[in-house]
Amino acid sequence: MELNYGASRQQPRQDAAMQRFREHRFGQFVHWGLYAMPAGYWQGTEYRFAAEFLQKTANIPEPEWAELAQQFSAEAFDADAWAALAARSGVKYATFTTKHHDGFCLWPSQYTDFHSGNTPAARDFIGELVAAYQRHGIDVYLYYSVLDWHHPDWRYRLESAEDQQAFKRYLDFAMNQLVELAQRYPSVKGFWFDGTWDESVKANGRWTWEVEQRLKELIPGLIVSSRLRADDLGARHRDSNGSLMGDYESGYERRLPDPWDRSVCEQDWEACMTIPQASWGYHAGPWAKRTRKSAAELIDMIAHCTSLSGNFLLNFGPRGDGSIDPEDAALAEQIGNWLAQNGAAIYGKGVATNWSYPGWGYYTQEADSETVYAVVTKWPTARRLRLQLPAGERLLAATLLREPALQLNPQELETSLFELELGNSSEETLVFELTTAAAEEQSWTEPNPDVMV
Ligand code: K80
Repeated sequence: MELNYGASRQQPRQDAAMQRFREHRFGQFVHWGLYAMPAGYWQGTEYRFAAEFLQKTANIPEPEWAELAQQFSAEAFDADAWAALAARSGVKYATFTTKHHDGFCLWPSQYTDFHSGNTPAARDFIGELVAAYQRHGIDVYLYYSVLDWHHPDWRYRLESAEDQQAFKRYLDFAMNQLVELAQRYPSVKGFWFDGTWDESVKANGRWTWEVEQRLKELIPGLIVSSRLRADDLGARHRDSNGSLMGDYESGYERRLPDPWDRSVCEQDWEACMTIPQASWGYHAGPWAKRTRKSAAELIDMIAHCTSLSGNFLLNFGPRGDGSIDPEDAALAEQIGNWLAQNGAAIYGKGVATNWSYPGWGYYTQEADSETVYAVVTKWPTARRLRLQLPAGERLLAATLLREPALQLNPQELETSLFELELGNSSEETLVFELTTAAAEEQSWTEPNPDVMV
């Protein structure tokens, strides 16, 4: 089908900027805005829903919500402290909310008064964050919500000529803001879009195409998520011919592909995840605390994404005063400590082609390398690790990544089937580095019977 605003290519980008993004594998998402102050509470009531949706869940009139800007002093905000923690957590890139659904802007935009310059803080938070994260060697991406509960011209549907005109004004406003962001922060590496699912946006595939083109003219090499895009007919992420729009698939939100689903490896993708069950903005309530994921669960997810050649974007919701919740900070340090020892299995790695999903964790590999990493996240209770190599390959060596001198004795059961005794070693997520080579003789292997596909 002939499309004017469909996918711009059929194959993944292979330029240096895209390869850099692909090698990061682990990034930090940051949701911060006015919603961090009420933190899930309104007039003493706890709302057990995403804190950044409080304006809707607590039925707060928009003008009342907008008054929160007058309390936004963020006296504990320290961009360098955020960036230093992020660096210690092992992330290689960070994506900041510049404007979420409530329309409040964390930079002094010339196109609205509803921004951080007009608060007691009177600061350009985005500018401070871009500078601080880059000082710490972390690439910066900007999140922008097209959906806007504050702007009078936002429409969910276009049911009249008046709606059409209003929404046209809104799209001009959003385009202006996006150009403004690209011009103010030209060192950013990409844009992450949200709030693009309504009928009004789907009817404007051309605008989404123009945004992608315009931003890429302003910033060469820029990376844009698929969530921005709709085509001529309103198809989202993938055009009406099934081709991916934007540069990578960004639809995995709080869920990951099945670990044996190799189809996702055909294109670049990123999954984003919350620490508590379902809040992106800071939620101070017991509900959010009870549902927190552990470092081990999150490390499992990092390895899971890497094993399918995807990136993992872990969200942090800093508190209303600009400080980071000590529990979140501790979690970031734990993940970072693990990555400091085991990052070789993650950064720059992807699917271990020809190795089937092992059930006890994940295999990762750098393309065409003879080294494969076995990330053991689910300990077999029998404490024996089966290593099923691709048919015709042999295991030359196996070492514990964080302690290569430790003597391991893999047993060869058959040409391409090995077994490692785990003994009583620790409960941590261990990584084994496996060196393989083609066996002299050809052998046949059965598919892993644990996984029926
Ligand atoms: C919006 C709407 C729904 C139903 C679920 C999540 C969201 C937003 N997307 C995430 C990336 C957050 O920004 C969340 O507020």
